[in-house]
Amino acid sequence: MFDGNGKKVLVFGSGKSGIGAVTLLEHEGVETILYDGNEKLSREEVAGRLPEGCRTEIVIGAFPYERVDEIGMLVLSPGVPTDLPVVQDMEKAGIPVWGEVELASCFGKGDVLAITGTNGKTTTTTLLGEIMKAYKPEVFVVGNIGNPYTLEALKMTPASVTVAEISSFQLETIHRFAPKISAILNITPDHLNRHHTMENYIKAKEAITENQTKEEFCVLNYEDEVLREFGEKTNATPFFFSSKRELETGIFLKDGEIIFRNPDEVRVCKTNELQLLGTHNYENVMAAVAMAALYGVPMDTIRDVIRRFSGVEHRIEYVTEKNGVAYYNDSKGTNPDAAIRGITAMNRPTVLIGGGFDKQSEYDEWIESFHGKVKKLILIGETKKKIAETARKCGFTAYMFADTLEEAVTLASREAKEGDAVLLSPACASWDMFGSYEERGEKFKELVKSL
Ligand code: UMA
Repeated sequence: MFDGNGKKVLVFGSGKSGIGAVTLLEHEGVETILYDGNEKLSREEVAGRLPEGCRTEIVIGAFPYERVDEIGMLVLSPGVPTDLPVVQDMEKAGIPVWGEVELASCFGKGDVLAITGTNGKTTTTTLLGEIMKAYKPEVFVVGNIGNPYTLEALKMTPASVTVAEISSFQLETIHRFAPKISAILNITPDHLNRHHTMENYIKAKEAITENQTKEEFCVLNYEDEVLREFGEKTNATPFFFSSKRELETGIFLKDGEIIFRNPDEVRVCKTNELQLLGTHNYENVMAAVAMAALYGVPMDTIRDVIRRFSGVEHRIEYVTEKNGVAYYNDSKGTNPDAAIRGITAMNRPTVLIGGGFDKQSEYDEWIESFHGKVKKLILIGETKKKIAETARKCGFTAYMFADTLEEAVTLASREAKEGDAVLLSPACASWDMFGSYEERGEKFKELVKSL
């Protein structure tokens, strides 16, 4: 349980997570120090993020080592590395180090369904949140998704269900956090600058089941070798999903249909009934369906929601159909890898809009993934010439340039014929023309709707 030893809690980091932690602790009458190492921040700026009347003491710049005696606990924001010398010094001084998830789950009530993995977390969390909302009146969707767990914890009751997206950073600072059902979607190299080795990164992800028991489930990807092996080791009961093979017990894709088998077989739906596209998305759907079904949600309720679910904004998001042409917004496709998923997900001849801010990426693999599916590439932004050069090198010459996104959308609507798709999936960041990928995606949708 939470025990500040009657001392102050130092909340490390004044971003979303830190503000959430201070808000929760203040509400519980705990004295806090809100610390941020970024010297460029001003107190006023940080104070402006806090709720009115908040009494926390704001410290910016050098860590207040001289006040260690006053500190009973450290609450780390996810972006603060646990191997930072000052964090290690605090640990050596016997001060417990918690993170957002540990703190929030200590005050929160009800059941927790938690999702981690390298890719697909946000989609799966959002979808599971929608399914649970169709089943239960009190559902909270929290965590890495951008809604700090700490800000919702005090609203929870024993009847609540919390669907939490949990990052590897957040899992490094859990101690007793115990979801009723967990899921690890996949593990591929990511955040190695923070975790240093793949082994550490895997260990962080696998910690999601650390406090689970055999009566509880962990949903795992059978096609991920690390996770298949982890099924043998986890404290929880593994429940696998597979996009490639039939499983004796589990959820899997067979002849374009999702089948849940535990041990009775239930036909969930055909993939062509879903608005989400692509094998990676079918995997996300299977994980969410498995978690919901294991929790006890009736399959009819689940089926209803997954058929209606059109995905997360800006990720292969279906916009509309105009003159028989389907428009998709994948503005979140901000690197070639992510954009390859966008193309792979298309099941029609596609006019693709790409290009943007130059992050010094290589575009060969992206162009090679066109595989005859992309009939025209319309290039915008800083990278347009570089991409055109790569395209020529790869033998793809069906490209054209546009100066603005508006011009690109107009050109795309002319190039696309009935039965085609138009996809904005730039493979580049947006910062040369827009403030964020969200802004670029919003603009695209607005332009498409006004065609
Ligand atoms: N800071 C320090 N010292 C450090 C590092 C950071 O003082 O050594 C301070 C910074 O100056 C800054 C603050 O900490 O003021 C930022 O904290 P943060 O990076 O933890 O960011 P938050 O705004 O608190 O958001 C965090 C998550 N961010 C990260 O994990 C990097 C958000 O995930 C999450 O939505 C939010 O808490 C609520 O839970 C974002 C993310 O990028 C979306 N996640 C990564 C991912 O998805 O790949 C893991």
